[in-house]
Amino acid sequence: TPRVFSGIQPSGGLTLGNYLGAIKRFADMQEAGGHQTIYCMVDMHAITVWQDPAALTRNTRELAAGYLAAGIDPERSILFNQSRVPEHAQLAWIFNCVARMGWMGRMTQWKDKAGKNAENASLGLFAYPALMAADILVYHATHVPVGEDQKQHLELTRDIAAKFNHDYGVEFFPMTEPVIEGTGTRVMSLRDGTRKMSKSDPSDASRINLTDDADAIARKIRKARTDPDPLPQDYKALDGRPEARNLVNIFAALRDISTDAAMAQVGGQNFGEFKPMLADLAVEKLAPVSAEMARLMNDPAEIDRIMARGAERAREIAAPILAETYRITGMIG
Ligand code: AQP
Repeated sequence: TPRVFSGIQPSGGLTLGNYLGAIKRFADMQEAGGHQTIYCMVDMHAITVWQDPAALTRNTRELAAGYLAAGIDPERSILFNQSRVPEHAQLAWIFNCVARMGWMGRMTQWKDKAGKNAENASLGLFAYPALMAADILVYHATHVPVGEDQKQHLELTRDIAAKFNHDYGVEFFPMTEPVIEGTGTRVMSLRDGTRKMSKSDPSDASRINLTDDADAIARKIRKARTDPDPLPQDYKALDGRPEARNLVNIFAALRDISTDAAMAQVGGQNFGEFKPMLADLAVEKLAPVSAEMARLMNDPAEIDRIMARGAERAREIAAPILAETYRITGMIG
């Protein structure tokens, strides 16, 4: 059966981008059925940049609560914390030896995050995509729902799988398909429509956090950067208006409708009408999720129990695939 895998870093609070581009779609894929769904808190990816230990623990539990609150069912899906399934790190080492320095150096996320100070970036940040390939391939996952920003890393995952298969003369690792569908896969900053909404953006006004209350959500949307023109009738006419297009995309993703259907509803409106309506919609959709997250966070022991059980189930799949990888590479004992 097709197998779906994806992960999110517990590197801060969840944003509307993570919700629309990832978690909500993960829950939709679970509901669609027809495949096994495996979702993960990728704490080993998070520590590629400094994480305060207490904050990492809290963020990991909060992310687990976010998954659960958005509808991930730990019985129907496997939900766990990456570091507790050591097969990820073990396979990542082999992939470190398959991937090439040049491939890694071309990754835009590496270039963005290491910036001009690459000498001082961690080795883990450079190797990040090899660990990501291991996360996916240690389950022989066939489909990976992600946001647009992860497309390049998914291509690298295929390159690593292909090179491993070629070097060892096997057809072992599958060619994974990225699933980048819908209007929520590229949620942009509320302050700058050309930058993605990110949990690590220094400006809190640039993003909606899943933990924001109704007032904060409404204020951020009201203050979101826009241009003076009303919304056009036609989605294509939003070309060159990144901020306006972003708000329309958010509207469509929250409503679960196409961008054309969204334009039929909001085309011609000015922002004085559109923004308060969008704010109400965002509050209506996010408030139940954040309330449920808060409720779950009252019982951290229960969250830990769910994660531990998920790790056990994940290992049942990962261990034999790692064992076969060791056999193929000639590692004995
Ligand atoms: N703005 C976004 N729009 C759509 N999807 C997004 N994702 C992240 N931001 C957006 C998707 O969320 C998943 C998990 O991302 P992540 O937290 O593991 O890493 P990230 O992409 O690096 O997220 P951030 O928020 O930008 O965190 P920092 O600032 O710590 O790097 C992925 O599927 C991603 O595509």
